[in-house]
Formats: sequence, C-alpha cells, structure tokens
Amino acid sequence: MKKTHFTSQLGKLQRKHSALLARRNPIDPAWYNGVYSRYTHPVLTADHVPLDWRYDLNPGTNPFCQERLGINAAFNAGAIEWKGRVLLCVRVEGWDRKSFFAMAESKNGIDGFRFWDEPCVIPETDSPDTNVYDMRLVQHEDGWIYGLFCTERRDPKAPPADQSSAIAQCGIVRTRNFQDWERLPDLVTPSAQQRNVVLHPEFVRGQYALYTRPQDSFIDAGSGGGIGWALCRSLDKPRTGKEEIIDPRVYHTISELKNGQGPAPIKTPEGWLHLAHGVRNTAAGLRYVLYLFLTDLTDPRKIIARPQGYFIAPTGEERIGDVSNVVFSNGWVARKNGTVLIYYASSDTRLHVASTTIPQLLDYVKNTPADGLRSAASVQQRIALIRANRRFRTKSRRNVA
Ligand code: M1P
Repeated sequence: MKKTHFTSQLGKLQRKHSALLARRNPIDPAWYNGVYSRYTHPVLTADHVPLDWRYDLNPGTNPFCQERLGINAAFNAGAIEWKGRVLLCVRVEGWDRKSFFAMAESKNGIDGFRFWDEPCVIPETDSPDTNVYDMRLVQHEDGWIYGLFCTERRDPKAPPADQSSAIAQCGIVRTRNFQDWERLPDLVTPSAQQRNVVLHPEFVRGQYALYTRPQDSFIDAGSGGGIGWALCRSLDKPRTGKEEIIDPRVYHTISELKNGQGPAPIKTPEGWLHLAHGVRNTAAGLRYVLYLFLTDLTDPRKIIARPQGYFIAPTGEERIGDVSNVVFSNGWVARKNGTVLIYYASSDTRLHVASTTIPQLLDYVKNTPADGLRSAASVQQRIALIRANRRFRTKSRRNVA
C-alpha cells in the first residue's frame, strides 16, 4: 500500500521523538570545577513535549500533518523527589506565549524524562490568570505539597494603548498527587508586585514562612531591595505583614539590579542552603546568573555564608535563546543517596541538570570568600590564594620560569 504524506511524516516525527526521549545524558567531560558536574544535553526541550500535544493525529482532519499547537520552550521547572523518582513541574510555553505547567518524571533525574499524559489543570481564582509560570514545589511539614507560582494579569489601570503593563503576584496551589490541584487565594503582601515567592518547608515560630521578592513594577524591582522574608498565619487566607529584606541587592555585584530566591532551601547539618538568581544590566541586556548562600538553622533569615560571585553562569549554547544570557532555577532535589540535582533553565528556552553533593556545596559555600565589594579587595583575595598555594606548586608549574 502506498504511504500517504501523513503516514510517512508522522512516522519520521515519531522516530525522531523516540530517539530524543531515549537519548542518554552523560556528564559533560569538558566541564570541571570541582563544585558540580554539567551534562552533555538539556534534560527537557520543546521537542520533548509529546507529539499528541502538538499535532492533530487524525489524517482525515490533518492531511498535511501540520503542527497545530506548537511549543516554544520548556524551562524553569519546580522539582521534587516522589516515590523514588524525580518529578518536575515544567514551565511549558506554547507558540501563543502562554505558559502552563506540566509534570515530567525520570528515574535517575538525569535523562529519560517523560511528560505525563496531560498538562496540569490549575484552577483559576475569581480573577483569571493571564499567564502562570515558575512553580516552586515544596513538601511542607504540614503534610501538603504546595506549589507557589507567578500569576500575571494585565494592569487594570494601564491605558488602552498600553498592552504590556502587567501585575505579577504569587499564586498558590496544593496537592497530594500532582494531578489534583487545589487553588488557594493569591498571596497578599504590602508590595505592589511579587515574583519568585517561595515557601519555607518548615513552620517558623508556628507560622508559614515565605521568601518574597517585592517589586514596584512588572520588570523593575525598584524600591524592592532584594530577597524578602515574611511570615503568614494561614495559607487558606494568605496575607503577610511587612517584608524584611534578608539578601539585599548590592551595587556592582552579580545581583545589583534584582535577585530572587530559587527553589526552597535544603536543610543541611550546617544550615539552610539557598539557591538564588542574581541579575545585572549590561550593554547587551540583562544577565542572569545563579548563586548560593547559607542561612542559620534556627533562624533561616540570617545569612551565615555568602560566597562572592556566581555559582552557575550561562555557557555555550546556554547563552542563546528567547531571552539570552540567562540561567534561572526554581527546582532542585537532594536525593536520599546524597546527590543534589539542580535543574536550571537557560535563556528561557530549555532545561538542564547539574549534579553535586551536599558536602561539595557546603565546602563551596563556606570556603569561597565573600564579595570584597572593591577591586582592591578582590586582588587581595587572589594574592592570598596564590601565596597560600606557593608551597604546593611544583617547579614545572611555576608561572614564571
Ligand atoms: O527572563 C528571565 C527571567 O525573568 C523573570 O525573573 P525575575 O522576576 O527575577 O526577573 C521570570 O519571568 C523568569 O521566569 C525568567 O526566566
């Protein structure tokens, strides 16, 4: 029987898709810094999204085998370990620029990620979300798994000619199975806008604790001075008091323009380990990098170690995408075997994993000097390292003959 155009094209698409999903993801042998490993391939891209989410598979209604509802990107994912598997709540963005959430799972967290059958259905509030993105998944000690995400709506006060002014706030859902999502009211804070709001996994002084990112307008943090902290009595009617800035933006650092908490912090014997993003402006636009810091076990607001500079910056193909020069993370998993898997997206386009361990991260956080905030201080830090290294250098490795 002669193959129709539809059958032969669909066959090609299916073979390509299966090969992509089956692709192993070895450690990138070209990368080494002793802190974490990078991997050869992204863990998820737009091309990983199932074909039946994109194509009309009925040859009767789709004789040209056209992609009906294309996918633009798969990135910024919340992450959690559940029943021995790594689950990601992925920000999937269609060609229509709307993001939605979709669960994907893998046994090893490095490759073999498969999307679940259908994307997540997130109930709306009385004020429908125009766009939702960047969910942080948290197993809270109250027994629920929460998802805090950004909900975006057009600014109702914007004049008709202004179709880009928006208001960002924190939406909240909870679940026990990642299939049924209960929507709670949006978080109310004293700030005009919020993004990157994250729930701390434990109660603090009997209340829910939240990392916030107050901002004056949709893009600019403005007077919102950095990563904030606020307590909240209930998530059924979530309202915080005044936010306290615990990790401020600082002039001429990686986070002078804005910053934001990544995923919820990981509890370690030496403190709460935090992953965050920092943003600075350049002639080529904004540059987003990731950084780490450690806070006190009994007072998670109090920073006890804050290495200078960035932990992960975009490299190679990561530097290019819809919003270039960006790495962003809202998900990581500390596995029972001691591995930490860090899910970071590059340039708002694709999702990668980096792997490390708690001891490596604590070593990095505690032994990397803090930002000296001046060139002269940076030189002194480097000279101190060079001099301390002197007695370990062999003759052949001396810099000057
Ligand atoms: O485009 C880069 C990132 O921009 C926003 O982060 P922030 O609020 O810190 O600027 C978010 O929209 C994020 O999704 C995006 O990756």
